[in-house]
Amino acid sequence: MKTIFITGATSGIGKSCARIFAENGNRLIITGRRIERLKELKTELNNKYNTEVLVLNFDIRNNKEVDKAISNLGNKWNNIDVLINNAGLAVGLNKFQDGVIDDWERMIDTNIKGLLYITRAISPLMVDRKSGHIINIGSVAGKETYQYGNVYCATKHAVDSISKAMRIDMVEFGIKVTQIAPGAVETEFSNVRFKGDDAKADSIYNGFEPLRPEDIADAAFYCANLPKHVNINDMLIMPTAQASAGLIHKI
Ligand code: NDP
Ligand code: 8X3
Repeated sequence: MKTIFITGATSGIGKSCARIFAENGNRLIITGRRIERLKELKTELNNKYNTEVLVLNFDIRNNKEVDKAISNLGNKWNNIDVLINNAGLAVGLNKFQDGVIDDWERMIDTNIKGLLYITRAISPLMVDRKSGHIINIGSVAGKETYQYGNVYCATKHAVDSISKAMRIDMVEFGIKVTQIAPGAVETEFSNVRFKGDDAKADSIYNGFEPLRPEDIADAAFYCANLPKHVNINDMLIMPTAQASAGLIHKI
């Protein structure tokens, strides 16, 4: 049984990761801002799989909250085997010159700084034990830059680079670092990007079959369960209908 720490488990990819790791006998630390959703997920996983679940409710952008949550884990929970850095978001889809500074700051603070805060707090625990696996959810937006994606793409390029840096700096301690970079996955991602304009969000996924959050969770589960000497560095996963960041074949 492993201890899996998942950021952003209230929705989408993070929630699906929680389900597949629970179904397969692991114990979970699930985090996010929407506490009611975390409690509901804990109850679901307790009832279905008898999973031991610790709920941590904090905003990943607040380093003090992150540090407090992780330093209070205690011996029962601080042997984290797998950290899934999943929490993240896109806000807005504008030409660069029309960009909204507050949107930019939310993306940078969450996707880059939040991921750094969490990993800075957890990685020393892994290094001490000379064991651990960090799985960063990047994006095709971290491999290519698409029209109007500007700052979101920049944050995911940062995740791409930070993943490499983590791997280099922790290789001597046997820490695995994997980036999973998905194309379009139907989650609440576009509802957040379009600030609650659900019709616009739904239209993104019309006319083709997008990835499901379960597809990405399956990949994370696969990566986390390979033999000790095998690591997947990087995995770019696309819907079959999506050839590149900007090209989706719609019918
Ligand atoms: P969702 O919007 O469904 O889920 C995002 C999760 O991130 C939620 O659980 C949310 O929790 C959490 N989160 C966001 N901001 C914060 C914060 N400040 N503090 C703590 N948690 C936060 O989207 P996805 O599941 O699609 O997104 C998950 C990851 O996958 C993101 O990093 C995204 O960039 C990436 N991704 C998504 C793709 C897609 O097409 N959907 C494709 C490629 C990558 P809460 O709001 O409760 O805090
Ligand atoms: C989310 C996928 O293509 O909207 O990272 O950037 S995309």
